[in-house]
Amino acid sequence: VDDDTPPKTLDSRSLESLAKYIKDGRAKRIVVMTGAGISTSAGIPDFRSPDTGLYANLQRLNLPYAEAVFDIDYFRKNPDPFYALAQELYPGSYRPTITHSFIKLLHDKGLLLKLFTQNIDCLEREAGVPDDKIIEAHGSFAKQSCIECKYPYPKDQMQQAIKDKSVPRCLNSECNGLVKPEIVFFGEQLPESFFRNRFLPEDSDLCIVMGTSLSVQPFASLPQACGESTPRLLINSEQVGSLGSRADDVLLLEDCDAGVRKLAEACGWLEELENTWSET
Ligand code: CNA
Repeated sequence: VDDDTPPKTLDSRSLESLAKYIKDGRAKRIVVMTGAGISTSAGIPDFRSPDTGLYANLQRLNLPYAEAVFDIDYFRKNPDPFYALAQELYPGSYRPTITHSFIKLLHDKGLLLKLFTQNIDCLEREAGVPDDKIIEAHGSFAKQSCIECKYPYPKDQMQQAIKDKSVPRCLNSECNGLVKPEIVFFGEQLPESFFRNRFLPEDSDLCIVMGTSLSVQPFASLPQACGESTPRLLINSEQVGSLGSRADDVLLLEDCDAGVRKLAEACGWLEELENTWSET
């Protein structure tokens, strides 16, 4: 649409109208979709930002192409680069951002239908969003298992392996397959919970997309599942996917933390948000 097409649901395509929609109690089933950009201010690099992203900084791992570090066929042949990187990405040393706390605040207010995240850093949980509200579409470091027979592997041994940058092997002695955290690699199936919930956005009355380039399918198609007249808000440094193509899309093309602060302020929630964050 061009910018003159009148919105169907909002008064106008602006943050103020969106905040009014929320304050009027019309957004009670909010679906949030996130990616690595909501964790960069916590100190975790994303994949695709030029200069600072992981893909721009992988020369030291001698990969044939950047994505190979998360490719299951490559991992089978050479798991070392992944284990070198896993040490940096492993949860435990990062604090959730105010953007994570904003999602927690939506939950506290009873407005969060579901959070779909591509992140594997577990910061949503650390911010206090309950497990049953989170779909970790690309898995997480929370569990680990053998890539061949799926035999589970103990967490403490995985932590040690990651610390030592050593590659753990299946504890089922007949197998001896490679073990990896249950994060979804290219070439692997997404968790069943993703497929079970992928049409949930149809039932939402507001969609908020933050910190993702929307370049990985099938996650990238989630915003399209929202109803045509459901407002969709994008908070991201750049325009992504089809966000902006519908009359009720609102774009905040800026830093996530700055964007959620503006939205919270427009809703009259800024102080509450800052308090929620400082308690994390
Ligand atoms: P991506 O492709 O790297 O895209 C990140 C997007 O966020 C880009 O559009 C950036 O412009 C934008 N961005 C970065 N920083 C900010 C910021 N501070 N404010 C606003 N926008 C910002 O990452 P995606 O998540 O889209 O790609 C999917 C991959 C990345 C998933 O499979 C993840 O598992 C994987 N990943 C996750 C993490 C993590 O868990 N924190 C880190 C790195 C990669």
